[in-house]
Amino acid sequence: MTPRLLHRLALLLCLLCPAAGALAQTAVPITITDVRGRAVDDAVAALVPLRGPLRARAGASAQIEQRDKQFVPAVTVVQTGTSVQFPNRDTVRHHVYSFSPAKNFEIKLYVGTPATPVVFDKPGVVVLGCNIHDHMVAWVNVVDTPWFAKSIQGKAEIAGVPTGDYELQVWHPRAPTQRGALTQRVSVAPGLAPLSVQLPY
Ligand SMILES: [Cu+2]
Repeated sequence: MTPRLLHRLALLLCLLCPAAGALAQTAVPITITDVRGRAVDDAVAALVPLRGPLRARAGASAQIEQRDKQFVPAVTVVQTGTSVQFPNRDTVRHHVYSFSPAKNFEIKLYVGTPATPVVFDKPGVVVLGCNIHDHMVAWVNVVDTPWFAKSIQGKAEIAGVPTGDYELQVWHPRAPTQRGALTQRVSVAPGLAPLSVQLPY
């Protein structure tokens, strides 16, 4: 290999690996337990950048099914601006609604998938119900960030978080409003130690 070629190769590698500091991304593992120290499922952890809210890009979507007269999944986290479909996989009709301030809506008695998705355009916790089946309940946590995760057996890992300062919000449906979220300031950088959060309930 000629020196000239080596030089070109080195230049190309430099282009592929820009200044590590600015573009570094960190996986943030979080352990979430309840008041008794037990691992919890379905807690939502979100890192909201302190420099300002981030809306979802146009076209971001999610879905919450109705299956066996249940919402699946029961807990969903989406970035503000995400469109959510509510496909009804049952043969009975459902009537999905929410009275929550972050998204007040209803999809009247229907089967199949409604033509128009629901856009969750404000941050906050949205509680879903069905007008026909009182036991059906689900939660949508709408957050101003693309960096979030839901816990499984007390473990949530938020991947690909850029270096910077964030508010960590941890929420669980046992405290069903956004006010129930625990918050703390976190500076994310490579080498960040795993985080632990104990819910007060
Ligand atoms: Cu129903």
